[in-house]
Amino acid sequence: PQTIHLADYQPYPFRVARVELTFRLSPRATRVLSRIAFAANPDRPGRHDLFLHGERLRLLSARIDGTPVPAAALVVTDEGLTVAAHALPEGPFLWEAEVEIDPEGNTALEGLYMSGGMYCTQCEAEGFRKITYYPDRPDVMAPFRVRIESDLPVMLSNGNPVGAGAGWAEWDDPWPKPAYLFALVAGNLVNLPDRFTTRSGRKVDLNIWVRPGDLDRCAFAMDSLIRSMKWDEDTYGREYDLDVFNIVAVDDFNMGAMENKGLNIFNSKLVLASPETATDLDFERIEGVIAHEYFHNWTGNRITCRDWFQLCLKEGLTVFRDQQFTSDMRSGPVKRIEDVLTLRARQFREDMGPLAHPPRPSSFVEINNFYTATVYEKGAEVIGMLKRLVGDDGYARALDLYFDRHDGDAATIEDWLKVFEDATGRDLSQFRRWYTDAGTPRLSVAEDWAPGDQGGTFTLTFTQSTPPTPGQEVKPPRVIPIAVGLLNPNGDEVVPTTVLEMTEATQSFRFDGLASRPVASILRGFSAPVVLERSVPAAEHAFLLAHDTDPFNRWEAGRALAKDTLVRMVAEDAPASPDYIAALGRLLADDALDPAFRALCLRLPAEDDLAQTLADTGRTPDPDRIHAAREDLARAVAQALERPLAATFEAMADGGPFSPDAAAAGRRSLRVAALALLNHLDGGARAADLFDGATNMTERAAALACLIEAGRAAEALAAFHDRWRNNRLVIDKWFTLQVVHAAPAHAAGVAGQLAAHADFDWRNPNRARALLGGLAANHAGFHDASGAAYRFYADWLLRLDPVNPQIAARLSTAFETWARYDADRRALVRAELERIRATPDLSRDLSEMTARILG
Ligand code: BAL
Ligand code: ZN
Repeated sequence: PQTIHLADYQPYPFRVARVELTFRLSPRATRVLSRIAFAANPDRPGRHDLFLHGERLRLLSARIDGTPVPAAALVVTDEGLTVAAHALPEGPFLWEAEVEIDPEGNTALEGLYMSGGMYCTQCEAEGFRKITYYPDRPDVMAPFRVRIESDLPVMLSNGNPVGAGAGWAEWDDPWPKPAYLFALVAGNLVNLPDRFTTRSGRKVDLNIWVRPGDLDRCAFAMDSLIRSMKWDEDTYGREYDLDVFNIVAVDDFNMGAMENKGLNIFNSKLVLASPETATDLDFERIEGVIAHEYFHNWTGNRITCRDWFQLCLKEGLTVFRDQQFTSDMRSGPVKRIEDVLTLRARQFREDMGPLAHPPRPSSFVEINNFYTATVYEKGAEVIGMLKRLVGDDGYARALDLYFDRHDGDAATIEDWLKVFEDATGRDLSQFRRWYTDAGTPRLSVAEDWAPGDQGGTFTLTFTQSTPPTPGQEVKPPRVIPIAVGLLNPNGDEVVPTTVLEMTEATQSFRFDGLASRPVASILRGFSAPVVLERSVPAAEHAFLLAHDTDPFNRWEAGRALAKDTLVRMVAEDAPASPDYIAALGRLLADDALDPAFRALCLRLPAEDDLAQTLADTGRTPDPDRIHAAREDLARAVAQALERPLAATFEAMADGGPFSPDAAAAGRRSLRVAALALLNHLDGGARAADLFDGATNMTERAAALACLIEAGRAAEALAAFHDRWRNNRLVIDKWFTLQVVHAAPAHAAGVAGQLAAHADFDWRNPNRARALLGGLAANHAGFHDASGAAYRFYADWLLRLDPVNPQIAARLSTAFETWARYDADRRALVRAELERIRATPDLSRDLSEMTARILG
């Protein structure tokens, strides 16, 4: 397959003035008629052939200005068609074509496909070329008018409705957009309606469209949408710009959701929620993703990307915006800790392995393989750093300028940085490396204290270095904003949070006039996505855990203690640290602390995180020992803190009616965190009671997980399945819980049994992810020394690949950490990857991934 390079970018030779599409829907033979008005693009002078992307299309007719295109001037391949320049008029011309496509046969879920009898589309990144011939690239923007013909009751497309009658509906989207934002939905749907009035008085009809049985689970998503629309006006001054905003929930969807102009299409798991069926985490995700897709209307749609290398221009910024929104709706500190947990678990893992790439890559084979944690989550971190460096006012000025200057544009990272330079007067040439260089910088720090008559001087000397990543051996120093605060030994803060700007490989920062040697709180709020390498006595972590005014670093201090003790338990057979457990006990008893924060402190570091830490420090992680140590630590914590944990479990019980808000969710999270620890002592007794009595899915699912771990879940699993057999999203949880919480030696066996279950509808992406993603998340189970899980997993990747390559490729990242492990495990993984690579007709998606993972 061909590698595409950023350096080869050239503007498209033509502009598109207008697109008119007619769809005659039929499951196996939909007809798509297109009328596209082209004109020369002055940015690309000269005469050019007309190339239109197109895949899996049956071309029925093609005309230019009403005359059939002569066969001699037309070349059609698997990737598109070309009309020779000599057959094109000199001035503007009208292209008309008719193609036939097969939505029902489209199992890859890209382009126009069917889900549960409903027609729907997914065009980002390159799905539109499976709908009709078109310049399917984000820098070609045009207004679209769409006519849909079918006997289905609901027919939706982008923009505003402009007419409907028996068997047809028409939509007009006045805002020029790239084809990846095109959407069409038709089906037997019902809607939850609402209304939003923008601050300038535009009345917007809002609808959430679902299948008839799902209408009672849409209220939270609608509420989230209305809050998002208001927040974007209040915070960024951004108003909605059409008369309608439609959201559709679809069961078969490769992504989480899609920001098509005026017609967002969502994976149903990110829309549908009720207390009985959705966990608090589901509610929080729904709120965040509804916001994310809505915010794309400005950061993505009104201003889009010039090419797919610039994906993080819209995704990093929109993730950053949705993170800000969730912080405002919920708890800022808790959200920051959750985001850093995700960043470390997904992006650091990616950045430290064979799939490492910069937020703005410079080449790819298959763009679908670059919808990654690096583009999204690190892309957001980079914007957080920019904001820290230029300050809140500078950020606000830069964003205003960005919207003013680039509205209607297909922009680049260079445009984005220029806006910040122009708005703030800063030179961001060094900062740009965050976009172009892969890898997670390591930041080490040395401290020096010099007492003096006028007060002492405390010096922090930082050194940064970034390990090589594929294709990038040498990494020059980056600008790193390091937020630091200093505490004196009685716990008072003597220097409040200050952002140090590190630009050199090694750099010192002095703090003068201090009465006594301070304790440093470094990288407050996780001010940069780096690994802080700092060996500090446990007593100092315990001090910061007790006194730090920065909630993130307070949590971080507890996490450092937990990791220290776990690493010593694994590497030296040390017992669990009583100091860590005592510190945890003090935190648990501190009722002034947000329960959600305390719950996060009670959560032990993940096994995969420990494996990475061990590998980073030159040790070969043993998944079984890591698992055993984590279990031992949980048991030791439970034994030492049984009374306060039991009291917390009772005290956090829900009193009144269910609320999905942050306060109520925080209490439930603390309750189930206590339960998970107590489960090591009571053998599932509390979990059994809670499973029977729970009135919400957070507690019921947590109880079921505990019962599985305690080995007494058979009845509960049967009852759970029986009750929810008709709810696909809940049955997904049933699959995931069993495999995630299986004893490691049995994980592959459990997965095998579940794969044979009648409900294992593996063509449904959520179901495939529920089982396979669950197996990969069972660290010791996935890496069981027998290799059974590796084999099972590879078998399924090969089965999925011809059906849905995007999902197979995404799931293949489970293997990205293989180089960390011992020679036997490495040989087992290599054999599976080689087996995949040698399979004939592998998709571009999976073949690129296996080649990169193998290195
Ligand atoms: N643009 C793809 C889905 C999302 O990031 O919103
Ligand atoms: Zn997005």
